[in-house]
Amino acid sequence: MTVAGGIDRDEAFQRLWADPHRRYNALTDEWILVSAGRTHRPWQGRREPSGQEKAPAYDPACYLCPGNVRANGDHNPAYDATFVFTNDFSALRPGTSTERVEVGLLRAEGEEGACRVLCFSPRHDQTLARMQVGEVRRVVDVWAAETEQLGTRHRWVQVFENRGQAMGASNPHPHGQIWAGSALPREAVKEDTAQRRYHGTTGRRLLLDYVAQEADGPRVVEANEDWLVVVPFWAAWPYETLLVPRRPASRLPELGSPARESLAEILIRLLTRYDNLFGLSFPYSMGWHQAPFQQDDTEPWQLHAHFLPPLLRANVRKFMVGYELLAEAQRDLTAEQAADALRGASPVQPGPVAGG
Ligand code: H2U
Ligand code: ZN
Repeated sequence: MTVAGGIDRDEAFQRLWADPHRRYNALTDEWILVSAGRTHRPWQGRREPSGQEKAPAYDPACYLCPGNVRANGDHNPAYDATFVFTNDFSALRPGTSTERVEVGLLRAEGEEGACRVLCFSPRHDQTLARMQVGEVRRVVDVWAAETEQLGTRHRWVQVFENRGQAMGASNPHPHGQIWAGSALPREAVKEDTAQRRYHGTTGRRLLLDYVAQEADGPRVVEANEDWLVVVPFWAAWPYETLLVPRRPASRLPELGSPARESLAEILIRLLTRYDNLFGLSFPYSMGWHQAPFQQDDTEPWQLHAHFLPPLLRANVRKFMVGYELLAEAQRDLTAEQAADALRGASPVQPGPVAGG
């Protein structure tokens, strides 16, 4: 295996970096195009709102705040930490038939599942980045508990958060979602295949080898004893990051108490760096990938989280459009440049918590 940082000192790779080149995503078996130096091209297109409007600690019109009425008429309890409920507009529902039909090239199957919404905090004006370690730790515990519970009945448990209007979040109240379903979705299939293939030939976990190769390298953004955050070598979104436990763990419920605590710490630091990068509440989609359930061999799988923020500059988002939709993903700054910028942004909140 290549030594840590090896590729970055390799002369052939250094020549590649300055010009358009493609990088291989070992986790999904896909290639992406890197065209460094295009970030300064003139932009007269859409500008994203800064998302800096100050929210109140409690919003009587919010369907996620404690005590308020939801769209289905239910009253939220007066919760004081986290709160989980079944999505009133669930995209997947328990008891759906999983029957398959196939006629010629046309194939379909029923998809059974469950969708939950998780409020991270009773405070309408909070974000994970601004919450206390103990509060985020409770979110981690809920992610793990929901995974465990939904995994008894569903094959794939997708924990995620859409943060900010730019990512389609319907409400600023800090919340995430959990969708669990009977099938392996597209991204899961790609990662399952790649990790199994790698484990089959090496006997090791792909992402643990990746962590060993990247630790101390130029793509590291954050690290502690249990976790590593890198802008992956193959990142597609401008400031995409990958968070991986440094020791074997296939799913969230396997994490012990110290790893959950240090996860809460590193999450806050990472998300704060994002906020401080452009001085705004950074929009993103994040989510966990963990070993599928109802399959015996979890050994090839290493738990990890993807952070996929859309912004390229403060008010300009990266559009994954023509070439990206029709050919392959393309990025305008190198993963190393993105990691450098994130390392340059403070991991500490600038001032007292708003409304606190
Ligand atoms: P997003 O902000 O990521 O869309 O998540 C909010 C979810 O909350 C969304 O999936 C659900 C929506 O269906 N929701 C309810 O379940 N009840 C409500 O009263 C409004 C929103
Ligand atoms: Zn609210």
